Amino acid sequence: MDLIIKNGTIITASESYKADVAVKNGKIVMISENVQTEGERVVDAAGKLVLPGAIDAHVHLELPVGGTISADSYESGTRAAACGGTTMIIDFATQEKGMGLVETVQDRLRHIEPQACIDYSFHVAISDLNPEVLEEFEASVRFGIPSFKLYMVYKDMMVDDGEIADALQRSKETGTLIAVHAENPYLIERRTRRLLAEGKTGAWYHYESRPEFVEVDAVRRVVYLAKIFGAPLYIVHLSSREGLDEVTKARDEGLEIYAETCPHYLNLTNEVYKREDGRNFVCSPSIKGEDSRKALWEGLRRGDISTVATDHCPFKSYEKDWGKEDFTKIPNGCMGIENMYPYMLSEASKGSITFNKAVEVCCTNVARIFGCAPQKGTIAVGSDADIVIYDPKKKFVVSSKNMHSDVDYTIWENCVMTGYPVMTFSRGKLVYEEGSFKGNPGWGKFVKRYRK
Ligand code: DUC
Ligand code: ZN
Ligand code: ZN
Repeated sequence: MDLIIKNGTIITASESYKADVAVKNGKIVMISENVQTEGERVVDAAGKLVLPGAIDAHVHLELPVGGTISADSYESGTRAAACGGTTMIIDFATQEKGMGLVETVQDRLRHIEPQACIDYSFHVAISDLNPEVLEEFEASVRFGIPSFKLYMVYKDMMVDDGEIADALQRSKETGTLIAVHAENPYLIERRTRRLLAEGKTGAWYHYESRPEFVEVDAVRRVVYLAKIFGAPLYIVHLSSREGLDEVTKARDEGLEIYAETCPHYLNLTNEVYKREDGRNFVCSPSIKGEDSRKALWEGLRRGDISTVATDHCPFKSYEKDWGKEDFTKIPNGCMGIENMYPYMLSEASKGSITFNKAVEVCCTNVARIFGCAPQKGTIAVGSDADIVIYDPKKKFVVSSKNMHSDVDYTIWENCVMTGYPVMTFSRGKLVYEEGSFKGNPGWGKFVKRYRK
């Protein structure tokens, strides 16, 4: 065997049990109470948890936006991910107008291939939903990309309700999944114009420009369209109680609607925008009030929120400073790629959710919904050996100094984690150990995904 992990407690979405894990050629080949064979590397995981690596299904690495580019490259982003126990990312390949879907992914593959420290895939973010693109859904499926993102906001990217309807209908025909950024752009635009005219330019007004109802209206509309066309739907970065209520109602009716939320919506409230460094928290959707924060936790526990992902899209301090005098000039996006799994597991250590639930929403559901289960997202014989050894007793205080991304600050500064990953394996290869990155760029592979 290449690797044997002994004496640990294995956690899956449905079970917790003591067993040894044996790994050969990147795959889990044996799980048993006492693995007796020899191993090239033997890890004693007594007192530790043995978890699947997380899959972060929402990241924006090297994303060109607003005259700049998000601060983590494919190398630094995947390095940071590995150090936080994430072993696969699904990034966004943004379609330029006139470009095909597969061509868009192929272009991003050329960028990521030499850099990736962990495995990866893409959703295509569609900006030009013409008939050829709708036709191309099938070719994209054959290429291993069965999920597409539509933005209801952002001038150069946004689609209208007619286009959303077409995409949902086509996704139903092709077994693909439409993911939607749900906010109402017209409400945002008018509110923003009025706020600026009144001289209200601080970071707090970012929240005021896109409060709860801006999301709720869009969620309601897109859920209704999904219902009309009988298509599955994935709502990215859900941030509000009322938005969640819409999802819950639809799920109660039996619709295949999935909601994702992000760690910053679970951990923070809109009070952060009143801070001196409020601009660092500017992302869209905005971070909402305490009532929404609590509701999102309830939604996770109930199962109406299916996944947690980061929307990792950081910008450096000097870029965030562009909006010191005008919140509309702050590049939108926060970091979290190294913090998501430790945070969710820390909340499990503290009893907010079970460890099984943390694995379900960070790993197993993600793999199932996006079509890479059971290769990814669980600890099982035949699955990739993407494994995290987790010490539930280790205390860890987050600081930009102990993070591994290329950003000069973190919105997670001083956050105390109860428990922390001590080792991450990507297909059996050690990529992180006790504070240090051990992997290398170019190791990560493209994971083809299939939803049917
Ligand atoms: N929201 C952000 O804050 N950043 C990137 C894209 C998005 O939708
Ligand atoms: Zn978004
Ligand atoms: Zn995003």
